[in-house]
Amino acid sequence: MCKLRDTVRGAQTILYLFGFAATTTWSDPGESTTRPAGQVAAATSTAIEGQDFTVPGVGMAFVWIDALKSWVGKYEVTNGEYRRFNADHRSRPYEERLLDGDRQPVVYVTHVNAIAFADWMTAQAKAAGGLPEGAMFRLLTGDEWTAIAACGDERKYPWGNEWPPTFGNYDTDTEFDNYTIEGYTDNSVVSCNVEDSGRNPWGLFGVGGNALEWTTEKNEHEIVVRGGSWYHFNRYTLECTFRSSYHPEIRFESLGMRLILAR
Ligand SMILES: [Ca+2]
Ligand SMILES: [Ca+2]
Repeated sequence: MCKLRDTVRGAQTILYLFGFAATTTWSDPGESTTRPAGQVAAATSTAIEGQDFTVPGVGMAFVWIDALKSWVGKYEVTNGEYRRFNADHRSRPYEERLLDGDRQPVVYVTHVNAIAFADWMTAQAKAAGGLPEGAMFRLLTGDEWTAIAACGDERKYPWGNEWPPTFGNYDTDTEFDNYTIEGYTDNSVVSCNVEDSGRNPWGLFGVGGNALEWTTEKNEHEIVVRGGSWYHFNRYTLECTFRSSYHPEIRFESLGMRLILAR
C-alpha cells in the first residue's frame, strides 16, 4: 500500500529530473586555507585495518566492519560533507521543513552525483596521506548493505525481529498525513541530524531509516536503493531486505547515500 504523498513525490521527482540539471563545482578542501582546524586534528592520515578511520580534510567518520574487511560510513553522507565537493548543493525544504542542515543527510543527489562524490573522496584521501593499496571509496553493494543492516545475523529489521522499531528515524508523526507507527515515535518530522538517527549494534547510524541510500546494484535500467527513510512507515519497507529502485538521474527529498572504503 502506498501513501498518497508517495504519488505526489513521484510527480515532484520528475520535475526535479527535468527542471534542474546536476551541477558540480569542484573544490579542493585538502588545500583550503579556511578549513576548520578541528577537522584536521581529528583525522588520521592512513586507514589501518581493524581501526576506525576519519578521512583527512573532509572529516568523514568510517567504522571498521570486520565482517566486510572494509570501513563503512558511520553515518549517511551529510550536507556539510557533500558541500565540500559541491558548494552549491542545497537539499531543498520539504513542505517548509528544512532538509539542508550541515549534519542532516544529503538528499536531492542522483546516482551519478553519488559516484562522482565517492571518486572525489578517493582523490582527496589519497592526496592527504594515502589510502591502503587498492582501496577506494564507493557506494555499497546490495550484499554489503544487507550485512550492515542485519549486523551479522538474519534479523528482520535493523533493530531486531520485533515490531515496533526501537531506534531509527521513520514516519511516526501526522504532520503530512494520518499514518504513524503505533507504539513508536522518533521526534523527527523529516530527516534528522545523522548523530540522532539511531545507532545499530555495529556502531553505524541511520541504517534502515533517515535517508534512503543509493547502492551499486542494478535493476535493469534502474539503480537499487536500500532502507526506508523518514518518509516510510509500512512494515515491509523497514525490513533489512527491502529494495526499491530508481532511474540513476532521479533525485528527491529522502534519497541520499552512504560510502564504503574497500579494496
Ligand atoms: Ca521521523
Ligand atoms: Ca539510511
